[in-house]
Amino acid sequence: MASTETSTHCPYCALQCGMKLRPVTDGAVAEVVERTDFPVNRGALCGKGRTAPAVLAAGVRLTGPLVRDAGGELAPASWDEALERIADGLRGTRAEHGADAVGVFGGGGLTNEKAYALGKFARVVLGTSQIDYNGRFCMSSAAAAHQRAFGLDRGLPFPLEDVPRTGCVILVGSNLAETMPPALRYLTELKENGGRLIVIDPRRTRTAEQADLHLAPRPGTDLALALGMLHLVVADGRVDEEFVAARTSGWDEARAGAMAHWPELVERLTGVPVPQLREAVEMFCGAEAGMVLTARGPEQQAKGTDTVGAWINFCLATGRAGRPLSGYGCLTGQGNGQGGREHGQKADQLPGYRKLTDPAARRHVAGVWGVDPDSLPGPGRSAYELLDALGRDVRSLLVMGSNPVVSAPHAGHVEERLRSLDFLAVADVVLSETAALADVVLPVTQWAEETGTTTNLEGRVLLRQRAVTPPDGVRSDLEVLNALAGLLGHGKGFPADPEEVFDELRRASAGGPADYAGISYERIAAEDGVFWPCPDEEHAGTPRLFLERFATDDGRARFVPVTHRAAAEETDAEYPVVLTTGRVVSQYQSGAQTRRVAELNAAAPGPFVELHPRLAERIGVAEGESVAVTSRRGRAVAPARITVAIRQDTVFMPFHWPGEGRANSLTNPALDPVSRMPEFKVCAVRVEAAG
Ligand SMILES: Nc1nc2c(c(=O)[nH]1)N[C@H]1C(S)=C(S)[C@@H](COP(=O)(O)OP(=O)(O)OC[C@H]3O[C@@H](n4cnc5c(=O)[nH]c(N)nc54)[C@H](O)[C@@H]3O)O[C@H]1N2
Ligand SMILES: Nc1nc2c(c(=O)[nH]1)N[C@H]1C(S)=C(S)[C@@H](COP(=O)(O)OP(=O)(O)OC[C@H]3O[C@@H](n4cnc5c(=O)[nH]c(N)nc54)[C@H](O)[C@@H]3O)O[C@H]1N2
Ligand code: SF4
Ligand SMILES: [Mo]
Repeated sequence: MASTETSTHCPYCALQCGMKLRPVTDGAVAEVVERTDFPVNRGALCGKGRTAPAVLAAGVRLTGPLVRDAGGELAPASWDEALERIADGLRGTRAEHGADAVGVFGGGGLTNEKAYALGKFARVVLGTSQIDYNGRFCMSSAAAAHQRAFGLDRGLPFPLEDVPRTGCVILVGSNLAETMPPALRYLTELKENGGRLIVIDPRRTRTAEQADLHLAPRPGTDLALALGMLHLVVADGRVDEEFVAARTSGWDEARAGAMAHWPELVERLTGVPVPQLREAVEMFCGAEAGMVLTARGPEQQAKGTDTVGAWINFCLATGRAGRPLSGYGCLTGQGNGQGGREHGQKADQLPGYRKLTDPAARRHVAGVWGVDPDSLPGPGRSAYELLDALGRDVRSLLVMGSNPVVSAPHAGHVEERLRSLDFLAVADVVLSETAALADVVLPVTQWAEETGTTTNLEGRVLLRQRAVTPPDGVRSDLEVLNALAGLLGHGKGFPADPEEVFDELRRASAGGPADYAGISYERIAAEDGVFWPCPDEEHAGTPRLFLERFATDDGRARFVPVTHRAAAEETDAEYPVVLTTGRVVSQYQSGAQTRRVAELNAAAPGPFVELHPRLAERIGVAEGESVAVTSRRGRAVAPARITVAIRQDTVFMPFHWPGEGRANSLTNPALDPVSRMPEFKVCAVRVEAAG
């Protein structure tokens, strides 16, 4: 192995920080070296990125297939045996119960190539409509709202470098300081440039501490808050009438919706005092340009799509969209959260962000795939609905890139559904809690061990390059799909070489909303990423969207009329406290990867319940003592972390751990009617000393 440094990007979040890897031989597999010339993070990395190679070390990651034996234990097996077991399992289910009884569950951490191949595998080889992925739990509400308003969904319509140059940023339900630490720099620079920062979060997070103004609404009330602010914009005569007339449609209906939300009513619903609402509006409208950025706080609600819609309405009414240094954006989450939703692992989508229900889209993609358009199944169930159908309508499942035993809402129920399957196969790097339930576990390569593209939160398509040699006994997801397709009668169409897959993806996406046709591995490497849409090789890519027109038929952004509604589950005498959930800086998602890194566990050793001193006193717990949190769906126990940084009526739990402290034992799988996003951010609970 040559001891040269290879440029790549972090395996974890959507920032996709640039880094270099230098192979080493003393136990670890590689050393992370700073890479200061990549613009997004300019060398900065968080602890997760710096320690990422530890997950690939022997003894941590899987190094050979496992098959459940006659005694019910997972035992080492050969690749041939493992793959044949999977082919038999999936074939058997299809023969007995039909193609739609076979399900596929993907992940937003998968490269574009894998996401594309997985979607094609489901539709062409398995012939099933039942494919969805964990991104449904992530940005689906923002994606739906983007589509409705702008006719196109890309997380940020501008590069992050624009953020410090705007006048005011409203950050809604994003704890960037913990979830994308190197990006905090953009907010610091904003303030250094004289810009203002408003943070909306029920907790005074490390991010909120940076704000000029922090609004702390009751979880689940963001829609009312946004409408209340729009009300004030109208009442104070701050509507940008010229922009509204020239660039939008539907204002009258949206305006009426906002006018029904009086500041006093909004204060009652959200707990945010009217003077703070006014201050926020004045701060935002007083600046020459402004951005509203949302993350999971307002999005992971059963009304997330309307909530994001309300913030888009706010941007449109104030003329803060479709102009330089202004706009609405969603901070996507997973490493390939953006690309993962563009290339066909979502239940209703075909590559290039095409709709599975659109006959022209079906014809185009079927043409690239060499199949009859009529053979492509229609849209399937959304992620939670798919998990809920396991063991009933869906009898066999292939999981690639997710750990729903920890991360799905109402996880106790999901775990039970997974256990009731006729057959479960999981491809993973490590033995996740979900893999531990499988009949067959396939050990796959990841990140530094393979080449592939991801699309970061800015819509910048990036190239991760293989930097280390994977252990013998481990194969890539593309090799797995290639082999399974072969066993299931499709010897062609599933190349294992990532660049070959990418070139096919380019053709499949050509002419679609997320057009990658002009993007090649060579270009990405030379240009440090290319922004889609990029329809041909002469096209420079599109860092900034909507400056001339929005992607709707008439080029106008669409206001969407929305009104506030309560959370799916409100507090009552029995469950008087609101639970919200989220992340800590040193663990990632279900923790499958980061819980295997000593340095990260030292920093974030386990679950906790964050609560206000008043609430702690009322239930009689001191710092570090066990708190039992009970919802209508389950119970979790974790040590108290007492802080005035949280509202008195709310408790917060991070969701990174399985077992007794699993936050998702409690969460409510109520779904947003448009995006099918579950309500991770609000449910009703009872909290007691667990003594
Ligand atoms: N360290 C770390 N970083 C990560 C991840 C990780 O697991 N760990 N995951 C990555 C992924 S996939 C994602 S999606 C992103 C998520 O990134 P973020 O959205 O920043 O993360 P969360 O902690 O889920 O939620 C953000 C904030 O929303 C607040 N919140 C809770 N309820 C509400 C509400 O009703 N309204 C409002 N306005 N705010 C509310 C929480 O208090 C929390 O501070 O992070 C990415 N980066
Ligand atoms: N309560 C609560 N629950 C939540 C959230 C919340 O805020 N609150 N957030 C939700 C959000 S935004 C998200 S994104 C989900 C994420 O939740 P999960 O989908 O569980 O995410 P990960 O833990 O990243 O799981 C990825 C799995 O795939 C494996 N893996 C990594 N790379 C590869 C690869 O290349 N190939 C294969 N085959 N496997 C790979 C990892 O080892 C890991 O086991 O959680 C959701 N759940
Ligand atoms: S911020 Fe995200 S991409 Fe950057 S090093 Fe940390 S986890 Fe990796
Ligand atoms: Mo996410």
